Amino acid sequence: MKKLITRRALVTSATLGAGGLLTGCDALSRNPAFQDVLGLAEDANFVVQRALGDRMELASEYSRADISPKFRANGTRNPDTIDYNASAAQSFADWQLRLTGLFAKPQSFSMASLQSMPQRTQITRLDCVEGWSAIGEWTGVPIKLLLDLAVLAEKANFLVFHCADRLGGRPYYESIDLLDAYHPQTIIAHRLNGNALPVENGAPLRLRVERQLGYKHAKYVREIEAVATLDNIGAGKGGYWEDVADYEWYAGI
Ligand SMILES: Nc1nc2c(c(=O)[nH]1)N[C@H]1C(S)=C(S)[C@@H](COP(=O)(O)O)O[C@H]1N2
Ligand SMILES: [Mo]
Repeated sequence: MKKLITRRALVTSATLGAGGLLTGCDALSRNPAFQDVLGLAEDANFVVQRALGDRMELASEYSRADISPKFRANGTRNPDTIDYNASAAQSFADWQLRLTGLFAKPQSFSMASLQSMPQRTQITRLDCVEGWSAIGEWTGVPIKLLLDLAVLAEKANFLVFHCADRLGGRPYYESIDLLDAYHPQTIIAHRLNGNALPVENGAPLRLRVERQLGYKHAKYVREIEAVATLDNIGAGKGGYWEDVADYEWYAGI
């Protein structure tokens, strides 16, 4: 978890994601009255930690009784490319999840290897900006395990999720910072409500990043790229909807 408290990671996430949070904290931590109150004259790091604390809180989890009878689909419902269809025809047995970019040991994971790793199951709600939500039970591998296996490099600040589908001619992609990457509920899911993920909900692998809105939950994930900056990905705003419609990069809920 050392990653979480590096200053660079905090600065990056605060600048890009949390709306100048760190700036606010720095100002506050230099305020003499505030220092007296907390008695931590020089420990600005503690203040930053407290302020970022709520980003590490867990999203609400629900009971089986709350599960939506039908989990609605949105955006791409089937990538429908030659490669995707060929893989779907064999129930995605040949699907590989590639970890690329800033890793000491970049590598690919087969579906079988992902399924043999420790899993997390969580019943959570997806909120779409279009004004609907749905509750489902997701099972998958915590992203943290994959980052540890591939040994995330010090220089990495973000993970980019590259998807198999295109919308309006552009590839769908999304990105998160390392706070969300290491969050215990951030998983690469392969099951929904106890069954293999349906095609319309992102088969065979989709991101669940529970503290954020629906469009961040990339479906049809085939590559996770670790990068220092998002500038050179897509149009540089960190995601498909961020690029085409100026959606917020940090879509916290
Ligand atoms: N690859 C990909 N991921 C995607 C989308 C998409 O079109 N393509 N749509 C997003 C949006 S806007 C939402 S609300 C959710 C919907 O997930 P669902 O189809 O499982 O309901 O997926 C998100 N992830
Ligand atoms: Mo959405």
